[in-house]
Amino acid sequence: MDGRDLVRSVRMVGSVQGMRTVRSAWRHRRADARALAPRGVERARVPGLLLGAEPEPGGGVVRFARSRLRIRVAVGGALFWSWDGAQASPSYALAGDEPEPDGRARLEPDKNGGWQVVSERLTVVVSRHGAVELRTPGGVLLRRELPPRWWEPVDGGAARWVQRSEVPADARFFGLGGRAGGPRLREGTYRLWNTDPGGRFGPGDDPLYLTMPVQVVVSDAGTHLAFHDNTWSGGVTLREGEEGAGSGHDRPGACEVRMDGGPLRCWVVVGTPARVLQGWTALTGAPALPPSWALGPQHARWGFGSEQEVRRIVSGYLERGLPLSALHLDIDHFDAHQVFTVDQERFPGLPRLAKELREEGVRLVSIVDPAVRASAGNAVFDSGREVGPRGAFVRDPQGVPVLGEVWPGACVYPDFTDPLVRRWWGTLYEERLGQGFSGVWHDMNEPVSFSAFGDPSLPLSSRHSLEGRGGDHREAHNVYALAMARAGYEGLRRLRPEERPFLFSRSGWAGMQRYGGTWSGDVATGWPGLRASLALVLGLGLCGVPYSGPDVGGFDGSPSPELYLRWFQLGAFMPLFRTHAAVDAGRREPWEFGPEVLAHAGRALAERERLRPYFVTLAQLARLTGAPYVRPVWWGASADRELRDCEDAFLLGDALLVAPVLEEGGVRRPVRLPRGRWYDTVTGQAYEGPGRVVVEAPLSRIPVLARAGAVIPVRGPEGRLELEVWAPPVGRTGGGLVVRDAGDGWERAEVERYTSRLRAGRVVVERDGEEGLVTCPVRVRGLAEPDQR
Ligand code: NBV
Repeated sequence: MDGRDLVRSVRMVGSVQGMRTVRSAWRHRRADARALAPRGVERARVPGLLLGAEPEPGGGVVRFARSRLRIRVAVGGALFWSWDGAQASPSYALAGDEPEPDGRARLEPDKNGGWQVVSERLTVVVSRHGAVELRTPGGVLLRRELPPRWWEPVDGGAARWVQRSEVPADARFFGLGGRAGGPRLREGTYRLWNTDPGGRFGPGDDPLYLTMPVQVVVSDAGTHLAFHDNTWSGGVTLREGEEGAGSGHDRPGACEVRMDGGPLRCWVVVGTPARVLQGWTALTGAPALPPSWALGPQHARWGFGSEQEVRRIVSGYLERGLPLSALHLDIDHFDAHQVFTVDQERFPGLPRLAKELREEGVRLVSIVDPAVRASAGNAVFDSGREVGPRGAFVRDPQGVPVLGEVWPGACVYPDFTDPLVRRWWGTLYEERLGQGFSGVWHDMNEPVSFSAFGDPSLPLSSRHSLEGRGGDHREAHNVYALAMARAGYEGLRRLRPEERPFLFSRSGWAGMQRYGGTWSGDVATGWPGLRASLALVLGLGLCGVPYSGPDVGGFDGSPSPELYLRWFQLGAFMPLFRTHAAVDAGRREPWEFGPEVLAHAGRALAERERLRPYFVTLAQLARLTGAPYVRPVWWGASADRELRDCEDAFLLGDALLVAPVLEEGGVRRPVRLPRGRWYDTVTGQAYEGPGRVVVEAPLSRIPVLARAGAVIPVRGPEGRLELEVWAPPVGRTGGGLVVRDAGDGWERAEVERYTSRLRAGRVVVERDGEEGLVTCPVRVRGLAEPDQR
């Protein structure tokens, strides 16, 4: 029992679940002690000396005395390499079949007695001992993988392995899923194991709900993403390098991936950040497009408690003229916390309520937990037992369903890694649709079993289908939520084929963007939690999951009016803009913090609504290109080292730079600008980047700067689409893409391309090179400077 366990057990033992969580923890520990033999004697292995190589399409296989290395460059430029004959498929991350090999990539001997694969964007150099260097076509080193090492149990079982890599001394690390301490990942070990921290978390808590072995590495040499396609538990230890460290020599950055089992295989995508994300989502799937209502303001709370309370809250918004797109119902609307049920006493007419709210423009979203109360008479439990030859629930090695402790008491867990189970689970969403819900919110899917000590999840020895291959929880744990998201998404598509599903999930893994988004989870109320919220959204975006957002106001306790407001103002620029809080937390409605906060929050809501067409465009572009809506400020300028280290601002698409206030009492703040001219969108003041400027950040707003030349679709008076154009500097052109809202179905939206330029002191906007093709009103801003006339 470590410190974290101790805190948890004190909290749990005193809670409703009380002794049951202690019993459950012991039960899980005993199950594993019985079924999983302790690691006995192990034999260490390294690849040994190079023996030869054989070409294959896209690369080839390099043979070593004790292993072989496969290298394959795929069409589109992604590189796959693996040891010990591991293939790219099957994989939970890949969207479909593995991409075709690029026939132009050649395997050839190199001048040092090794081999190399030369491709359009990358040269892969293999040394005689099995080190692998990735170089740009110009020969600049991006990454050096040192020969791996395996530890194999002599009496069989999964081999552990470690792979050390070096990156340039100036490199910065990002990604690894949602990390509260980011976005820049500093020295330390980051565990790969989806974990409910057991209460609110802050920047120091790691791991959290959503981990992924995806590193994004940014250096002067270029940007690359390395994905170790392995679902087992493990850890990534990072150390940033140092230039001119010892006697003037650089100390490279270092990264060590250690896994407790599973294949040693890796995908690498190189290029600009935009190209990297495009390549990554080409491999793992285009992000699901949220329906456009999910880009509006949303409000949630654990414990609305009754239909009357829901109506009161919605009226609170509408009467004050505050926009509200969706309201979320948490587990308290279930009957005794059981998933896919409704407490008929407190919510006697949910379908009618949903219909009335819908008429007022407000949708209902439902929480969905995976754990099912293990008692005959619970309809989900009963129907789950009939699925396939063995029933739907995760079993122990003896074939007995594994029990855990969650809100409804003793529970069983659907095995989402079984296609039959996914299909069955998908049918259950019919009940939710019947209740009038428009979207779902997956929670507790790490998966959680309350536990006074040890891992708050299933026993590692629990058996899973893993698509029919069979395996245990060590391999299935990290993809449990990903597979649940697939079940939910596919179920909703079958049930309501004409509408795009809205789904977001607390836990997940590489590729989850195919099914939906995520959110921060229980971020602690406090200024550090606010900072962590931004870190999570930025990090997840770089891992290919563009739709996410925090619990605005923080999950627990009561934020000060100032903290609430600053969180609200940040949230208004996040893809998922949702206030949420725990059952025992203070209120989170904007009118609960006094008239001043209400006025300022109202302004943030109005601005979000005004920018809705821009959010629609960003969602479409995320689907088409993988580019997250919320991007680090170095997105278009990754060679700017100052930007790489900037963690307190972000780009919203190409056009806007948002500089939230993350400190108590802040009313102005420094902002590091990328190259080019930027306008303060409120004062109109122009600034020239690159460089650092100090901008005003009164309580009424957070600074937002627009890139000169940007063409931004906004909602004009009467809801008409307008183009807001920020004057380009003399001699420069600007522009922007616009994708119009084509409803919540599957219509393919058209991408409109606009350019802007100054001609004789006038800003000219063209679509596809013609002014006449611009059919919506254009509002020019930022033309005040005399030097532009
Ligand atoms: O369902 C209750 C909460 C939910 O409000 C929150 O958003 C989730 O992250 N849920 C966790 C379970 C309880 C956490 C203590």
